[in-house]
Amino acid sequence: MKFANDFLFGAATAAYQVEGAWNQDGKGMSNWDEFTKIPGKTFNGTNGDVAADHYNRYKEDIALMAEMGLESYRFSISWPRIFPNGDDEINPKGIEFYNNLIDECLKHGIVPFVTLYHWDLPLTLEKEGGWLNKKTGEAFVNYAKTCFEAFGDRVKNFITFNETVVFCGSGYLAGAHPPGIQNDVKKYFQAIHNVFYAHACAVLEYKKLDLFGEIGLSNVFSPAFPVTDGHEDTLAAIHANEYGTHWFYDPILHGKYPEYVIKRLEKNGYLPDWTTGELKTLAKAAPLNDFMGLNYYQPIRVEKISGEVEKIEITRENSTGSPGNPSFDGYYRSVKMDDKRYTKWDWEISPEGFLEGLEMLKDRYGQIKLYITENGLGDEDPIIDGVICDIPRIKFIEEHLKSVKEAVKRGIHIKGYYAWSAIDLLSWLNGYKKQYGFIYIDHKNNLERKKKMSFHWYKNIIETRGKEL
Ligand code: BGP
Repeated sequence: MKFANDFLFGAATAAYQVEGAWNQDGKGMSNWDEFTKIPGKTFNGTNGDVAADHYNRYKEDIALMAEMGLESYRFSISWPRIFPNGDDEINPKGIEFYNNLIDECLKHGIVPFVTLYHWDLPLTLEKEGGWLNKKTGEAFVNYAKTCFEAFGDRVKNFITFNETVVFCGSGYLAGAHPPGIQNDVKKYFQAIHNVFYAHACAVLEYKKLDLFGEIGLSNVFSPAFPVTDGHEDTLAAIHANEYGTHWFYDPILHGKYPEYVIKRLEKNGYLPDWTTGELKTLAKAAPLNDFMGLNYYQPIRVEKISGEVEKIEITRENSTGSPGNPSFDGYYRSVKMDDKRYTKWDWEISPEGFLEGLEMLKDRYGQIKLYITENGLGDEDPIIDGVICDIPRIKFIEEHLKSVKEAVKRGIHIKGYYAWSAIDLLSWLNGYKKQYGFIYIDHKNNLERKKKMSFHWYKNIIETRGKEL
């Protein structure tokens, strides 16, 4: 079987991780520009000041993507490049850059797939309370509308937010992302709701403009599975899916939050402050959502915790996605299993979990249109005789694309696959050490670009529409 001609083979990046040019051409400071300069907050003090310098070298990068045969490029817009202070004056140079980037994609026949918020919040807004302040949501809608009006004639796919669970979880529970707050469950749920309300408002604004494009949101997709088929662990998986998946997908696709979680939040005093009007807006926007983006890296294996929860000190290291931590409410813990495969960063490699998870989504949400907006392997790629031998990445993507193929065969409505990442870039918590790209960036040699083995492999997959998988 081949993938259909309208299935998009793509790859993704995000502004802060790839652009650099942090203070060039009138860009304002973002929360990340500040956070990464605080000693001890990032891996070896790395930051995105220069990153891959994509801002200045986008033409070269897009040409390489075109050579790879990429059909679509998912990138994010840096909000503080468009609105340096978050909300008032527009920076024309910011608009110009994204116009150029979009036009360059189109020149090469690459479909631009645009994320509006991939975590770099204008610093002024962060200082005024960030996602806890409802004004940030209003500013977001204004920024989103500005982007729809400026780019919506050529961009036909907009993602409002990337991975709400990650930036809110890391920002308000683990303290590993800005604003660096730890263990504040109430704030965590409040921030999530404010984001989802902003998403719903942005969807309604987009639809008013009649731009004949599509809008959605990208969520992490980490289906939870019990470590044993015992009753307790099964309950743990149900609980983990309610909090980790349904809480994030239901408000977008069903227009309301799941009762299971609401009841518990009410009991513990964690229910967000929301108004009836906001909840109605979620319900109104849900049917207008055109697609859901899934970022899949790994499933989560869970076991129920009985008795006292062990207290673990939250550090940057133990919040980088490896198993072994209890859930914030002490109900379950994630487990590293002997019979599973793991990456160097202890992320489970499970194309089977991907497929099973997709079936779970279909059962709950029906035939929604899906894009796999991220999937890939973080690794340290060996260079042998000048060749960047990222064979484990090829294997990883091949296995996951096979799952996508099988899912499509079973009638799951997946319309595209975006590998993370198009080129090597900054890993939020692992600096430049953890590589994901098809294109290597030589940090010792003026950021020179080199094609990895996976570059050639992906090119062939695209050309043959996955027939050989
Ligand atoms: C996702 C983010 C990406 C990217 C990826 C890999 O959660 O959307 O921006 O960073 O994870 O993560 P990491 O770099 O931590 O390995």
